[in-house]
Amino acid sequence: KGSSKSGRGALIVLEGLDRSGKSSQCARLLSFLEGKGCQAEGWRFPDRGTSVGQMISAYLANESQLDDRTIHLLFSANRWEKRALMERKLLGGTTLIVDRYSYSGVAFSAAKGLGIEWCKAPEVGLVAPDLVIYLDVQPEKAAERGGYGGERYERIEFQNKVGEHYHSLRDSTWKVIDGSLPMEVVEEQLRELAMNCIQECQGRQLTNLAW
Ligand code: Z5A
Ligand code: MG
Repeated sequence: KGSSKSGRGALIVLEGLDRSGKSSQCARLLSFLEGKGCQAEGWRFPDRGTSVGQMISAYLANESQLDDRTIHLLFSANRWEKRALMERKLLGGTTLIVDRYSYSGVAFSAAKGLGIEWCKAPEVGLVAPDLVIYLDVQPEKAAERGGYGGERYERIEFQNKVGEHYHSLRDSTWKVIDGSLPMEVVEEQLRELAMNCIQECQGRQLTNLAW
């Protein structure tokens, strides 16, 4: 693969409700990009591999109880502990396909009733994505898919609230794909958005989340 001839990599984030297809699509997009000879890596948050990530993982599996603000800050800390590496990779020409990011952090905690501004504050200064792709699926539809209901938060009323908060976070970097379409159709739309983004971001500086 070698190093990229010019410019930095793109920070591409996939967001969406539980079971909207983020992880499946991240994997498909990554193999497509690799097949094109593009320098790319797949990342995900929470990153359960760090010590902070293990605390989050235990919480999500209902093996530990944490105050809402405490878990919010742990999710954020889990992104902060990866920030320097993220920046280095991007500047080194690697495109990162990231499964959930700060938007999940804000939408889920706000859905529990925490103030939106309070939720955004610890995210300020993380690397801003070049593109956020929101896989739009109704919670009822998502619930019909495999594996639903195992972890915390996987209840339809809660997912509806999360969806409303996601909606309020949309800005110019967001593109929405109808995630209820067949996987291959979603995949095709995603490829096009990602390829455009990778080209267009070459000339642009990395910026920080500024909310
Ligand atoms: N959380 C938070 O509170 N704060 C934060 O800052 C962050 C996260 C980062 C765990 O996340 C929880 O953490 C999450 C938010 C919260 N809430 N919960 N619970 P996670 O990313 O580890 O969650 P996950 O359980 O690994 O993934 P997911 O988001 O629930 O699913 P997904 O990745 O979007 O979907 P998938 O695994 O790709 O697909 C699900 C199933 O649907 C699977 O059987 C697929 O084959 C099927 N599928 C996918 N696409 C389609 C289409 N198009 N048609 C039909 N079937 C499909
Ligand atoms: Mg997933």
